[in-house]
Amino acid sequence: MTSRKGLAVADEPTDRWWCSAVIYQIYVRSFADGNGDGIGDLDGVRARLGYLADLGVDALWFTPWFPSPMADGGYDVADYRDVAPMFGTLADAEKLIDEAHASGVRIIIDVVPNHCSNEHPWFQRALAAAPGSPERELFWFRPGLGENGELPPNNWASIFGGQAWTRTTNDDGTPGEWYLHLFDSAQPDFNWNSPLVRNEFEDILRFWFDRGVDGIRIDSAALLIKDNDLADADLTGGPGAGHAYADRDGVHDVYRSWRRVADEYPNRALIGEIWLPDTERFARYLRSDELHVAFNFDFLCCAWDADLLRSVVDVTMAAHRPVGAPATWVLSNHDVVRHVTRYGRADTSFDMADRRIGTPSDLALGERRARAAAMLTLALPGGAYIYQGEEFGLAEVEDLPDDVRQDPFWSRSDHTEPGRDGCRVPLPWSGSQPPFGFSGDGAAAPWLPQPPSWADRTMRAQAARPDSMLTLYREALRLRRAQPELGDGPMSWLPTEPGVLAFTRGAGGFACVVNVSGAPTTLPAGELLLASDPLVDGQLPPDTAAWVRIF
Ligand code: TEU
Ligand code: CA
Repeated sequence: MTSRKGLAVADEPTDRWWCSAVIYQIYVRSFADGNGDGIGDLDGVRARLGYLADLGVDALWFTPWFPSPMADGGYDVADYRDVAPMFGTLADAEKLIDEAHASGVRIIIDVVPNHCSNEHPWFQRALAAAPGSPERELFWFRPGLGENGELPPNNWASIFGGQAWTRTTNDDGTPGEWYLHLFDSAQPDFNWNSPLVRNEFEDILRFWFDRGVDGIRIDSAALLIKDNDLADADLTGGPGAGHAYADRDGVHDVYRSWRRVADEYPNRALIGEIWLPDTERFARYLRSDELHVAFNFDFLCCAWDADLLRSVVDVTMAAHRPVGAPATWVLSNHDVVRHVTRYGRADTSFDMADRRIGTPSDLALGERRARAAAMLTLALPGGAYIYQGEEFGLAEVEDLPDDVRQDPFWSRSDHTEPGRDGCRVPLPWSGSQPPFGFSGDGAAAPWLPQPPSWADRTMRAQAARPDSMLTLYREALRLRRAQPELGDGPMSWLPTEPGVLAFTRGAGGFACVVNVSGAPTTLPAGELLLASDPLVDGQLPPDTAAWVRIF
């Protein structure tokens, strides 16, 4: 197996593949259905490994594939060492890992350390055990406040809405202690003060590294350590050293020990999901004895505005430089509004707290900007992420019927926040009507309905069109592998007209120009390698990007 740029991979100790990798995110449930039950699965992925290798990505990140009641799309894990029957078997996962490696593609899995499922055997045992028992010490059980314990132990709120505590019921039917859940009530938080919890997760990492997994995406990585006093939180304060549970200093010990586990194996990467406003504190997770990389959500949230984008790039590079970690660039994932929709709105930024589902969006404009943004993303220094379906130019599905919505954001907000289902609709592969090749003939309907308008968005339809989003991604990924300056390495800004981003890579032989202004702009002299839309009179039109080999 060889990686991009011909490095020998597998067990070569010096191959820091995560520094330049293009990582494709697979939301398993919605990628491809191999057995016709309307739910994506590992067989469906295995059947499309050829597509993914041809697309030109370096690694696949799988959202959680473990057994789960699916209260939060699998982020409620009942067994960290197996595969959900709806997705396949552990043997299927092992086959998939081997087959991907054989085609030169790495595998990243998603480990959820902050919480498990309420069906996890440890939580079931804790529920059955008495208050104060060692079983309950693995979680956060507390008596309630008020005369009869009828009030939650503190004022913490669930990130999905409502309170962060749920009251248990004793065997005799009387109300019992409360337990903490920063997300859904089906996701009890682990107590990371417990050495058993710490050992368990180190063992889970080894379990998957032993099976050849190349990287671990760490879910909600900044939330593990709680204020031991469980004092009321200042709900207006941001994350940081004094926050009740986000980004507390103690969390770094956990990742130092995870790094020691990863370093027992060659070429394994730890990837943090870390949403933090303070980039200096964010970079602490990337010190040389902690995580290798983390998602850059500032870039994802940034509006389509040249000055703001440039400032995010500068702040990102400045934050990563002192810790020697590579940056990453992300436009979409399974938690956010698809960026074609976002870029077509009047406000093109993304805010987790205000997703603005149903806001008017000019999708043609959004797609044009998404094309340019893809080229920007793939030209910046470091690694890049692609969320499944962005290479087809899919927009957010904003008109899902309410009765199919599954995201706990929807149920926990009293049906005021539609949630994240609209970016999780099963992919269209071929054909002119649902299920668009997501499942085979005679299959059950996809678990979320696909819009009939996706007929011209299928992989098959786009593969045949030179001007499609898929063709652009293929061409950009092919060029990224062929241009020696791309991936990790230096960049320098070029002087431009207002509203234009332009930078060179490496020693200056490669330039990326992104026109975010309303007027055409001139390209540097050289060979045009790729443009996200055609040039007009030799000029780069608005909302268009170009890659140029400079003479
Ligand atoms: O998302 C984490 C998440 O939602 C938080 O990072 C949150 O936005 C932030 O802490 C607010 O300050 C991950 C998964 O990506 C998501 O799909 C899961 O629902 C969630 O964790 C729970 O596991
Ligand atoms: Ca299936």
